[in-house]
Amino acid sequence: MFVDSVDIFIASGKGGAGAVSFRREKFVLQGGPDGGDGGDGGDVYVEVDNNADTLSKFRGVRHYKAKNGQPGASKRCHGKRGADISIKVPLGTQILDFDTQELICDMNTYPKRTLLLKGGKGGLGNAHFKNATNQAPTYAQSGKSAQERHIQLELKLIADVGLVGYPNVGKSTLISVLSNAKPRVADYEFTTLVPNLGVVNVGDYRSFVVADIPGIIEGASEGKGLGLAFLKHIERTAMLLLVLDVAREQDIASQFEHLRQELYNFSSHLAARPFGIVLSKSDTQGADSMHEVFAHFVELFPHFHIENDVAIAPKIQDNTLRDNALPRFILPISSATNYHIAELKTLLAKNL
Ligand SMILES: Nc1nc2c(ncn2[C@@H]2O[C@H](COP(=O)(O)OP(=O)(O)OP(=O)(O)O)[C@@H](O)[C@H]2O)c(=O)[nH]1
Ligand SMILES: [Mg+2]
Repeated sequence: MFVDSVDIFIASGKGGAGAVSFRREKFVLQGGPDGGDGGDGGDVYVEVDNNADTLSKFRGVRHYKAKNGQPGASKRCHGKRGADISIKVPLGTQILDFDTQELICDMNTYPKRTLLLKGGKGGLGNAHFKNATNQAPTYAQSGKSAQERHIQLELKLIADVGLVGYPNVGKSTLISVLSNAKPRVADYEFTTLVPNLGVVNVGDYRSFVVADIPGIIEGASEGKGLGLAFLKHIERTAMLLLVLDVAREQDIASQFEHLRQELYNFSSHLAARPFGIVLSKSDTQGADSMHEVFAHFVELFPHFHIENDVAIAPKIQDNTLRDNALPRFILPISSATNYHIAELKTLLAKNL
């Protein structure tokens, strides 16, 4: 089961108490203080686990506690340090304070291990407190108390390109031909219920990651369909790829408009992200009619450079000043016949 948000309670270990003890041996009449120190309590860490891809295991167990330090003992014996614990989370998990929603750390690289709570320090035994005026201290420190925190884990996948489109437009099929991913594909809406990631290789050395998320529909921002909860998984992408389906009853211009609106309703940041457009399932149209559909759609974007049914955004003099309300490119594709799939890979790689 895919779980991308949970809250848990964590606690470090308490420090062990220092000991009060005096040396007692045959022939030694007044042995001095020899109470050992308590051990430190264990720390709590969080760590990226490359084999995990959901937070589901945290639904069962909600309390995580490191071990307490052991108390000190006589003969200056130190108490054992409490064992640390490490909470293993998938790459892309953000750790937030549950109450304030303050970001504590972002587990966005591998490998990564971060201290969340320090264990309490062990107390000093009475051996430490002997001095000129007090040769027999009966005092030892108690261990420092543990720390606790209620935290929230939020998984936000890390990908370079996020696919956005209505349900059943061929997003999963596209990721399966672009990348190594093998998601479920079927001819009904909401086949994809959880996000999929795929690695796309470009040439021998370059690769990037594409995320396929469940389809969004009109009113998704008000919670219709699967809602927009999954859009958070593409919040961190460098680029979006809008998948418009030419075989769908709703025409592609209206699909485009509504998707942009839903994106904007979710987050103006996401709506401002650079994006490309593919017209999917082009094989369902005759070549002439497909050409016409494409040409008609591209009229919405004046000054695009068109060659072999691929439209590229006009170069703006200052390359840094790009208008993100316009797509970087538009092209018809077919995952069934592989039409324009290689071109799409190249265009994505170029724009990342
Ligand atoms: N003819 C044709 N059919 C396609 C193409 N791509 C996908 N399909 C079909 O379209 C249907 C939906 O494909 P999916 O890849 O599951 O679509 P999706 O966008 O992931 O759908 P959801 O996960 O439900 O949002 C399947 O029956 C596919 O076989 C294509 O290029 N040409
Ligand atoms: Mg799908």
